[in-house]
Amino acid sequence: MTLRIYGYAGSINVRKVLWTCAELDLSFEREDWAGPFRSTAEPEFRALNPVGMVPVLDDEGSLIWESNTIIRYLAAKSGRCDLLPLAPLQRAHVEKWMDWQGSDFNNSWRIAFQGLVRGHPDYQDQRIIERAMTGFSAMVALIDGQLRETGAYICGPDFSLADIPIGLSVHRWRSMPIAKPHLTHIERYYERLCARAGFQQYGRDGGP
Ligand SMILES: N[C@@H](CCC(=O)N[C@@H](CS)C(=O)NCC(=O)O)C(=O)O
Repeated sequence: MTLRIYGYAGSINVRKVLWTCAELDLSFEREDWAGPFRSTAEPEFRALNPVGMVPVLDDEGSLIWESNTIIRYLAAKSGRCDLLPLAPLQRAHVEKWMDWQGSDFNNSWRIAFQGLVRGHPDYQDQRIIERAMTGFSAMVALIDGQLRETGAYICGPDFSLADIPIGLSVHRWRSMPIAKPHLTHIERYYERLCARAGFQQYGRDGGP
């Protein structure tokens, strides 16, 4: 049975799942929810995810929410230990970047993104936006340092599942309409990601 994904394609968290499906060669159907589409406050959606967030995955009637949990599930189910290692230590190295992205890194841009990109009226204080961008850029600089060490991807020479959330966040940072430092290793990383079909299709601000 085809996987069903609930959530609009412009959402960075939905795009994690779409890009992962492309990496794993999984077909899916998708329904638009949240953002400019149907509200996740609707009882129909709350029955899928009580916390009211997209994405939600329906795999043959089993419902899974939380984007990083969904992509871990899909990689594990597909037996892709090249993306999500079985060995506990190697796996922890992949998961630590995913967890950090989902918690600290993801939250660092929220105010700046809402203010500068979404034009949200509650986030128009320029000093607060600039402070948020400084925090966001500091975290991207930290990733630049990690990429200098690994020479290629966030966990080492090979692409891993962690590059999906981290890569999407790097794309978000690059596309923020505000002055940013030039970070050499980030730029090389971005070029590597752009060579991947899944990133071309879903990584850069949505897709079908
Ligand atoms: N921790 C959640 C965060 C999901 C999240 O923030 N989703 C946003 C879209 S990116 C959402 O559903 N917002 C509710 C809305 O737009 O109504 C995850 O990683 O799945």
